[in-house]
Amino acid sequence: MKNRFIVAAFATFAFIGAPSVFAADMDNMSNMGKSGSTEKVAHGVGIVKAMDAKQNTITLAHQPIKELNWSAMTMTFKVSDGKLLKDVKAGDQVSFDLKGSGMAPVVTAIRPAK
Ligand SMILES: [Cu+2]
Repeated sequence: MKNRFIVAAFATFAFIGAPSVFAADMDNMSNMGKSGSTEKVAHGVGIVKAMDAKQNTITLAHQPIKELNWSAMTMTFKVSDGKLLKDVKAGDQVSFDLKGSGMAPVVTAIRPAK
């Protein structure tokens, strides 16, 4: 059990150092603010469960996201821009980008998935 955790932690750490970090969206420069150099982008797919335009949140039943070592779950994310919520509705199958580290990354893009 302990070994599995160490392997998972190492895999996460290795990903943080991967070159894909540098592909982060340049149009989100204004949101960079206080974040450090560990910021990364992860990609997920899932189904829209709910949205809250006032809070700028979206609830997604997402499939496993290996970049974050997450298993499948339903969770609520902040979105970087309320406009992202206008093109989707509950029940839609979507793919999405997540930016940030830790347990509360922000959704920065949402696309319909086929
Ligand atoms: Cu999750």
